[in-house]
Amino acid sequence: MSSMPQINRRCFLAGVTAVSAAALAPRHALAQPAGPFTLPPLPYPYNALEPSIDKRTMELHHDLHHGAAVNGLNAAVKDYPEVARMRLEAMLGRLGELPEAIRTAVRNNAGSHANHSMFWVVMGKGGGQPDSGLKTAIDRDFGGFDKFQTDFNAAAGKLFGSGWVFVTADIDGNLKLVSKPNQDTPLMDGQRALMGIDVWEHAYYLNYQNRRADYIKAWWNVINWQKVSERYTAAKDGDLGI
Ligand code: MN3
Repeated sequence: MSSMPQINRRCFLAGVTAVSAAALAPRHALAQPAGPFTLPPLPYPYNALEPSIDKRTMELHHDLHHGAAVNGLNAAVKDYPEVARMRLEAMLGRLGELPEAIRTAVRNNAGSHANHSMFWVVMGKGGGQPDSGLKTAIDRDFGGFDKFQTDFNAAAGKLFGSGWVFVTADIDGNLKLVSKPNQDTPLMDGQRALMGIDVWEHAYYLNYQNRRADYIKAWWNVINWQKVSERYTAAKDGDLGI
């Protein structure tokens, strides 16, 4: 996406609500612009993650599941312009201040939109390795990469029902494992998700059926560490939106 629409939107917002637009204006491309919300295109072909994640699962997951969340979010905020104007991470971080009539719909749909937008970009072909800054943080906060993987896989394996397991990164660069049910997100706690895995059955059932552990194991093959490292830098700079 070109940066022009965002700049135009920012100028427009600045004219309407100078203070809040300035306070919430994204400084980084990873920040999420305010609504109306759109389904971000998958940053690679649907079959790019095969054999770890099959093409049909990606088509359904991105176009239908994530697409439905975007539509649901826009429908929920349609009659609430003050909410529709908020950036996604602000909306989720201030759920308790939103009108009660739309709070649950925003929680589920904005949460899903944020989680899936993150999910697509931390995956990709090629894998690679975390850069030295992120590698050092993983060693420090998890006791090494192997222990990190073991703990992450255990959390993702034992999450009951539907949900996500995230690695959060704070502004000091500290990493943590965080599990959330449904479409909840660390953004609701004012935290930032560096990376995370979707363990809803729709994320793996076509190919893996009930073998969630096999899906989790395969997922490590398609992590885009360059992108995760970029997100880590952004998190430390306070520039990571969703
Ligand atoms: Mn999903």
